Amino acid sequence: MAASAVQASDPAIKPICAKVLASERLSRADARALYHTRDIFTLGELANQARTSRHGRKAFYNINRHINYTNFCVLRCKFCSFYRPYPRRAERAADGYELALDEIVQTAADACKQGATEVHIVGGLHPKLPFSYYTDMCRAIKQSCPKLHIKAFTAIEIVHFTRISKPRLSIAEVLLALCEAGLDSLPGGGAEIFDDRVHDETFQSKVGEQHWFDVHRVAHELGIPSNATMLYGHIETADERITHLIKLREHQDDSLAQRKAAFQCCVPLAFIPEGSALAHLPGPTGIDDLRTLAVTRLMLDNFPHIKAFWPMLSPKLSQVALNWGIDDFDGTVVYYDITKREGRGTNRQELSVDQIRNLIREAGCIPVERDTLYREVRRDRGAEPCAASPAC
Ligand code: V47
Repeated sequence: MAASAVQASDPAIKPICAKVLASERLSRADARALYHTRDIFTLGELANQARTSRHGRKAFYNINRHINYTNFCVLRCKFCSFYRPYPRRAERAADGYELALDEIVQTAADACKQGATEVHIVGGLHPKLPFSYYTDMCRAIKQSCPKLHIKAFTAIEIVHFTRISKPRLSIAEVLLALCEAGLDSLPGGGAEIFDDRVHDETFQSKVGEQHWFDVHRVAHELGIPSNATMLYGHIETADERITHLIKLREHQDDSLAQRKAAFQCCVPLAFIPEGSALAHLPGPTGIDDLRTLAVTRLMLDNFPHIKAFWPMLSPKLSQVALNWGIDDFDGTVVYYDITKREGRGTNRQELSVDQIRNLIREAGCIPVERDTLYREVRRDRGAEPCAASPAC
């Protein structure tokens, strides 16, 4: 779709409008100008043009189910309200939990029966569960629901598995073992902000950007698609966000040029302070959310999709964001434990397909059900995906 001229009122972003129109790559200085401009409508329109030139008015969603298998975690990330320390001997676990494998398989099977094409599985770094728990989990889900796509385990969990496997496995060996058991792709979590200062102040005990990129590099070499995230709105500066985006863009250039798979989407995650050690911070405002989503779309010119994760952004802002560079709404979700704002403190966070489609239509977009690999899923509404669909 042809882009049309945009009239900027801020002279600092006029040259950027011309670059976007000509599909030229934006620089760090351009990103700074976009981050600081007061002409937010022009920023939104530029991001909207970039999303429209790739996807027209289509907005993607999927029928999925998030499963968080444990909140026990050896890490103490300050932004996280999800983790619970593993109880010492004779201590009670309070509100810590770990799901048994048959509970997880049952949840996946229920999701499948209700039309889900994907399970998105992540959890804390559990100090006791063996590596076989994770391979058995994938194998049992695939056995019960062979067509369900398993998108599971952040790069941080993958590094944890290299350490708990006996004998110790490399990243490639862990990924191959998980794929052999049924893993299909990796989600983008755990990236946070690629910056040493932010790392040291907010998630020091977690492995840093080197490990995160190693996992995604190896995954892409092996042909495993993955996603990327950026957790924004806590202690990081605009410049640190821009550096994060540029690092993702460079990695994606390399993956597209020389690896078998690449990032499918970037998911900017809006920080939710409630219950975390950073609860005194306000979190991002609506304008900051929209600005960040728009800059993400404009800077990540080599990422096909930019996703609004509605449990963190809210369904309302995610809807508005469909005209600010976003083309993907994530999915029905159903249960989500890591943040609980939309569930008003509970993990029940669900949008029905009709709700998602209505939100998308009202934003002037065309709702398109996709599978995890962004292939369109065609089905008689309310029925199983049809045989013509690659998701079947
Ligand atoms: O890794 C933790 C972040 C991530 C908070 O790949 C928080 O399609 C906001 O990665 N406020 C998990 N964010 C979620 C995630 C994700 C979600 C949806 C889709 C995809 C995808 C990935 O959430 C964690 C961490 O970066 N997080 N605590 C918080 N208080």
